[in-house]
Amino acid sequence: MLHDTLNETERLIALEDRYGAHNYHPLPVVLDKGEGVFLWDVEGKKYFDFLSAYSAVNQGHCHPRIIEAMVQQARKLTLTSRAFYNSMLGETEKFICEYFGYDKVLMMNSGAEANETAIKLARKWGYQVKGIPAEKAIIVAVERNFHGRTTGIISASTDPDSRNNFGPFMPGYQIIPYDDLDALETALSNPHVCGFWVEPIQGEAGVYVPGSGYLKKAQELCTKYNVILMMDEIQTGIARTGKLLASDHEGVHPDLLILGKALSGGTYPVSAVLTRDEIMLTIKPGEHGSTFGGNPLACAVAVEALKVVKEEKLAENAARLGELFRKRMNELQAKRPDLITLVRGKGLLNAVIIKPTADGRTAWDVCVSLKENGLLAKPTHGDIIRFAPPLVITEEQLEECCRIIEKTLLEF
Ligand code: IF1
Repeated sequence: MLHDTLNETERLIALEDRYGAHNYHPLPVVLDKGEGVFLWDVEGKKYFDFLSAYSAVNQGHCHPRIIEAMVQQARKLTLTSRAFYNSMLGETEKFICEYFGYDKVLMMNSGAEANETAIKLARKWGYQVKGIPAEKAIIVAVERNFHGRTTGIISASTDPDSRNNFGPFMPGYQIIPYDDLDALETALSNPHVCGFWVEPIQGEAGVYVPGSGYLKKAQELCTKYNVILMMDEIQTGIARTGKLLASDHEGVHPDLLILGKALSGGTYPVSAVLTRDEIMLTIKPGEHGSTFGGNPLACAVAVEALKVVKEEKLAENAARLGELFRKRMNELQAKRPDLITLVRGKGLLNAVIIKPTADGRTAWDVCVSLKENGLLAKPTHGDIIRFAPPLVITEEQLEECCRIIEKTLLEF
């Protein structure tokens, strides 16, 4: 039988299927080029990116200033290891600490590594400063958390897909409901607790925004019980929710701040933990590190990526256009209550909850239709579509994207 010649999309998908791990189920599109809010696939078709690599590309794809900073540094010095000092790290650490208002920063690479670093800092502080008995430190985490994929992190997960058959798990966690201050106070009253580890908005869980005042009260309870508030802003930070940090909506300055993703504008893996001296200095030379952590190339992109956020007023843009987006989506929900349960989010981190249709079509099928109509988004947990464009999106581009989403859902 004559084999049809595969087009480029099919050919490249087949290669990933044959030679790559099957740890993802991507939408059937093969992307080749990105610029600002746009992506092009290998067939040359243009799309609006409404996922932003899970909020790693807040500054837009291939932002010229960040790419230029990367190229310049890449031609000069990329990596020395921390066995020696280098000309980029001190300046970058100062810049990042002053930018977010902390004494010190520890730079890592992936978000998971930053969260693992946060766990180690909280425990070390718990033993050496709070006086928790050896091996007894507890970190309180919340249901439906997502902090990464390492075994230390999934030991706190409540998601079967993240945990099944990856045990045995790391001890030392207590899981409580999210957005429940009574449960939190009860948990923190245990003198063995060293940290409360939480996302200000739960991204992966489906953009769960806690009740107003939750973060503020959580910080107060952590202070009352001498517990470190470990805020994971890897997805919600760097202007995504309409403020520099989601914590800023409640005027909360977390004891320990965890960043990643858009810290580099999506050009390079850069993550960081920021905290005060009393906590950071519990880790002594030789007790923690990473080959690539804080390398000169990471420093160059992180500084430029953060400058772009402020100079292009991305938080303000996210706040204003997020209001517009939710208004349009709520109007759409009113027209199609049979299909859309609700809309929720903050800034340009939003989610639409889709009801499966009578003939069994789901959020996945909506995303396939959106792709056909030129907009890329991805469902999570079956019925939730997260909408998170790069924060450089203009009002007219957002209006056009709302039209695409409305057309797709009204025809669905
Ligand atoms: C995947 C999810 C999002 C994160 C928060 C830490 C990390 C993440 C709040 C770890 C990473 C990514 C990971 C990626 C898909 C994406 C994701 F669906 F997995 F959960 F965004 F919601 N804290 N989230 O959101 O950072 O180690 O990945 O750099 O694993 O499929 P990382």
